[in-house]
Amino acid sequence: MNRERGELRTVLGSMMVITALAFTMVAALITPFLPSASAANHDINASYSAGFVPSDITVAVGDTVTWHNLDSSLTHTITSDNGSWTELTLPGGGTVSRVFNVVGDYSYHCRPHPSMVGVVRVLNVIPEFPSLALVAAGIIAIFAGLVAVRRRSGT
Ligand SMILES: [Cu+2]
Repeated sequence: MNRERGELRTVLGSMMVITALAFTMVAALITPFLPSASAANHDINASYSAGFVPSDITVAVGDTVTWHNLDSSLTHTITSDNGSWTELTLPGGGTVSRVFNVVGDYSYHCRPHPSMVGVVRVLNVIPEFPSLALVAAGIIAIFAGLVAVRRRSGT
């Protein structure tokens, strides 16, 4: 009955589909480049001169932290400030690792060298969820746009 109105609706519907398509493609494209939900390793260098580097790191639950002793003849320790884990020994030139399975901030120090301090912040993140939700929202928007276009051609 109202041709102009119908055409406007088709144009708006098409724009909606194109916008949603672009949106969905971008979300789908960036998804593989976001941090993986699989466990990662994080390296920290330890030396008497520089301390723990980085001294403050944020990791995901289940990630492993590996300390590398840059001093060949000094033994360091990874000692929890509040005693919440068994002290790790970091032999001269060696490495030691710990998996962090519980959310929280883990402050630690080197027992023989109290100037060496650090913290591991463990977050419960599900990094893939937001982009998957964006893709889902995009697909829904595409269908909504297609329905709007189809309604017009059906009348
Ligand atoms: Cu030390």
